[in-house]
Amino acid sequence: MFRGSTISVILPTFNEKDSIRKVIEDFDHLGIVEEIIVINNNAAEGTSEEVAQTKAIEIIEPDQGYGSAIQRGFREAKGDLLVVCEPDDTFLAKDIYKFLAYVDDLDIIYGTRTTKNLIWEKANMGFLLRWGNWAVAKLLEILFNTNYLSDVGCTYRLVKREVVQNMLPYFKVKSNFFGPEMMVLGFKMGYKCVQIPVNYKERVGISSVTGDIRKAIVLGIQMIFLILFMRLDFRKKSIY
Ligand SMILES: Nc1nc2c(ncn2[C@@H]2O[C@H](COP(=O)(O)OP(=O)(O)O)[C@@H](O)[C@H]2O)c(=O)[nH]1
Ligand SMILES: [Mg+2]
Repeated sequence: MFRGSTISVILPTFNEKDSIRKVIEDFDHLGIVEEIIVINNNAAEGTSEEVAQTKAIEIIEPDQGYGSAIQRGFREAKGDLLVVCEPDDTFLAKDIYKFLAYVDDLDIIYGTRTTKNLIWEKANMGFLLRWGNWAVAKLLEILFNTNYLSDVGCTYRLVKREVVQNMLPYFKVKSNFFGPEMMVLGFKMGYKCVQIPVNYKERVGISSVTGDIRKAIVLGIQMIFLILFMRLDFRKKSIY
């Protein structure tokens, strides 16, 4: 609970068996989160057993993809404030307070992982990923004339439930570039959004998205096309 608002944390999982229990406990130990929802999206064997040892609720989402998992989490969550994170231990649960600092003023608060002094040793945020994310974020910032942006791939974010209810019918992306789709939709629908620096740590286990630099480059190019495509559709809420 934060100033009378209940908090749900949504954790999609695919390949985080060895870290998910710790991440759930980190959020639980903060003592301010009412509900932790794990969306098991055909996750690694043994994941459910790890989750069962915690207070989290596990929901099975068979439709494959990061976007599908998050949208399911948004539909299931009951809190007033919905926090999305990752169970791979790359983020700090206590950074939730940075997001909460802005909920009085804004509708959606996004994290950014490209703040140099918050990138931990061995985090997967080398030169290319850091400046690649920054460059695509600048494209987004210029094309949509937004507040300052410096990352398009950060999955740690907070959104108010009534805001996400309005956005849900318009989400189309089921895969890994759901993150920027949500950002663009938020800008197009006129919600007040800001991006704030968060810690970014070394991952436990193998990354299935940006661990491979070729995959990361392809994802970056897909994101650029998605952003341009969404910009070219001038209908306000956009069934783009
Ligand atoms: N639902 C779902 N989530 C996925 C899939 N692949 C990756 N993820 C999730 O997407 C997030 C990012 O994946 P990760 O492997 O950590 O990539 P990285 O953060 O770029 O290193 C994690 O929370 C994963 O659980 C997938 O196929 N389906
Ligand atoms: Mg990750």
